[in-house]
Amino acid sequence: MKATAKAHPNIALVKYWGKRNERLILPHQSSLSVTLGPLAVTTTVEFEAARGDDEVSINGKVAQGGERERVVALLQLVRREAKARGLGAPGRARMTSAGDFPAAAGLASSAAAFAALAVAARAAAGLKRDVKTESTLARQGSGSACRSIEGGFVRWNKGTRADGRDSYGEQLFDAAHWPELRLLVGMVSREEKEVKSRDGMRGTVKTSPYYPAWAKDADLEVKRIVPFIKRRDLEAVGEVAERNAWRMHATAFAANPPLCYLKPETLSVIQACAQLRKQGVGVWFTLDAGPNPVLLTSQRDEAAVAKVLTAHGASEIVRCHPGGDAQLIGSPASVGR
Ligand code: 2P0
Repeated sequence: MKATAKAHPNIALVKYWGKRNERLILPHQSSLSVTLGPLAVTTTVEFEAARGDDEVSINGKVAQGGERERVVALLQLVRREAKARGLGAPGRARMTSAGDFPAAAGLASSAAAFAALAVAARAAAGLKRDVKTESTLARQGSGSACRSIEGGFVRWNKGTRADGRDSYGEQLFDAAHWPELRLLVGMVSREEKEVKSRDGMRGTVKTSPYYPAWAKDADLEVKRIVPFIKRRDLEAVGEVAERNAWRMHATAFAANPPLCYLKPETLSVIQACAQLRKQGVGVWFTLDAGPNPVLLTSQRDEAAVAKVLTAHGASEIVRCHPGGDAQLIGSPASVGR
């Protein structure tokens, strides 16, 4: 009744921003991301037979409050599934989780964490691997986590059902499809953001007059970017990623109160990107709900891009490439699709 799983974070090229159902974490629009290796979160879950309070430890600290409750809620969903499948409901759980990348990078560590938790908890309960069920489960911990069950390029299909069963991540191309793609996170700020993504997107849905246009456009951009990824066209992918990031942030700027995640250094890097392109370097930016830009480039131009990031105030650069599936550690890496 014990299992360990490892999952990578992901960066969206077409972003998720806004829920139609807060409890089930169902989005207004589809989104598409690339899973980020080599960064990973590793999570162990052990179920005991006895009932009692779950023990939750994250990065060496006992989790409290909302952080703990989100984990406990997911463990409860696993118990319910195990019971429904006649495996008997497992008792209290001991869960430990640790990430190997700086939380301040602004990469959603919660995506990797809930993906690893979904895989480890189901396995510890004796359930067979099933990526669709794992993705649906991970989504209920943190929306973007549904895109970290599988590696490579993953589309989160928004779905239309009220129960969320058709809202999960689906791999379109695996990590081996585009191994020379590079994603460099430039850490221009380590400050904790004032408005968490969850609250920021809620405020945007409620108050931004641009929200309906955002959601409609993002769905179209998901469709547009797929053939560009298929033919590994960095310029076409980069252009969609940049304009989608601008549109997500524009929608957030227009909220009441306005929401701005950018810092002066963020704009400085974005402008440097445009300059680099004029010099023949293939580089485009994307930006999550935080100030640290993520630059899309190729293995060939990686060194030139890193140099410019440092020159524009990045205190650290986190270098990533397309990563693989979430995996159970210490057991055959068979993934049910
Ligand atoms: C994304 N972000 O598509 C977007 C872009 C941030 C900006 O998904 O409330 O941590 O747990 O579903 O998944 C961050 O939001 O939010 C996010 P919840 P989550 O990657």
